Amino acid sequence: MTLVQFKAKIPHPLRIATIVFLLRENEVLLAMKKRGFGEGHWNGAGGKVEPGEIVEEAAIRETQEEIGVTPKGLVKVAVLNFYFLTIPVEENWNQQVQVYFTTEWSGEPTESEEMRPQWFRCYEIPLQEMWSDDTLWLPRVLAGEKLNADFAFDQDKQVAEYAFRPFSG
Ligand code: 6OG
Repeated sequence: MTLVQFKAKIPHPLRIATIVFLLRENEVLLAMKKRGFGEGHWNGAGGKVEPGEIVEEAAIRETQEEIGVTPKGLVKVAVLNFYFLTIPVEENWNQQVQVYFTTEWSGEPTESEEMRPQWFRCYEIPLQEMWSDDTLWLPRVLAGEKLNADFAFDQDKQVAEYAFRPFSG
């Protein structure tokens, strides 16, 4: 099935999740996901938006819970739709992820039961140990672009199809 066919078949809007990347001079804070969805991958902190929350509140809460830091001045840099073509829709893997950068926060990045944070140079991010879509968008947003995109994944969780659109926030 193609991405266009799959999108037409999805019965409800995508659930929304967040990713937050802390930035300091030439470095980005990634965190190793220790359990659950995305286990074994480096990513930003983040997770699902809960009922009653606005997206930025969820981004702040998840960052506090996962790496012990309160981000300030979040800037949205990407809106990414992820579609898993071979996973039943009820499993809820399909999601829209809103990606934020921040250069301001309080607290020190600290390991939790969910994530182990570590600073990386922006040009040395461990793409081999990240979701396969990250290769296509993360270097671009780290270089200053803002993006909207769709990604479709095959049964091996590799990107099967993708499309970029101009950033609309
Ligand atoms: P919880 O289900 O643990 O939140 N996420 C993805 N991140 C990347 N880079 N690529 C993907 O491609 C992703 N799918 C989901 C969003 C899941 C966390 O994982 C991110 C959330 O931060 C498929 O609450």
